[in-house]
Amino acid sequence: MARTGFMRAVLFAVGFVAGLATPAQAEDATASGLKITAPWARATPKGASVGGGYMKITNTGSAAERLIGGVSDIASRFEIHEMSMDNGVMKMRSLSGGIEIKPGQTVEFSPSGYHVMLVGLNRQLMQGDHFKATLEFARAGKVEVDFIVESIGANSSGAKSPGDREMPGMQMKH
Ligand SMILES: [Cu+2]
Repeated sequence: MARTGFMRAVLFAVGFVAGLATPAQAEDATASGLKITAPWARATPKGASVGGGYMKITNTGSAAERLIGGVSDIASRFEIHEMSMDNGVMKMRSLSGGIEIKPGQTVEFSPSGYHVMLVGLNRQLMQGDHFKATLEFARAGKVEVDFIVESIGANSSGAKSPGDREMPGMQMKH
């Protein structure tokens, strides 16, 4: 019993120190009728021209909202994409009309679903970095967010061990 408690204390201390050593933490952002939770991006391989950004967007207001686009200094284009299965192959398409978020709804962006596609990266995204972006909503207008860069195989912000591999059939079409 005492030993378990001791190990817990050690693990807690290790986790605490690891947390302090992390240069940047995912930060939430709020705006009129919106909450944006833990924006993060995947690290990119050297020379990659595109990167993916993820977050959760909750509509805390009483009217439907729509994410219609955004901008970031790190890429020439900031697009909203969706991954979907097409004949057993993961494909992505650009959602030119953006994404609607109904009142009370949370839309989750993830490596296997909706995502922000940073097209024309002007630098490599390195784990631990972060970068600013401006999201644009139909009602709330511009909302500043800060994306933290997680590992290249991360599935969520703060993931300690990369749990997945790239889908072998994934096709990146831009
Ligand atoms: Cu994409």
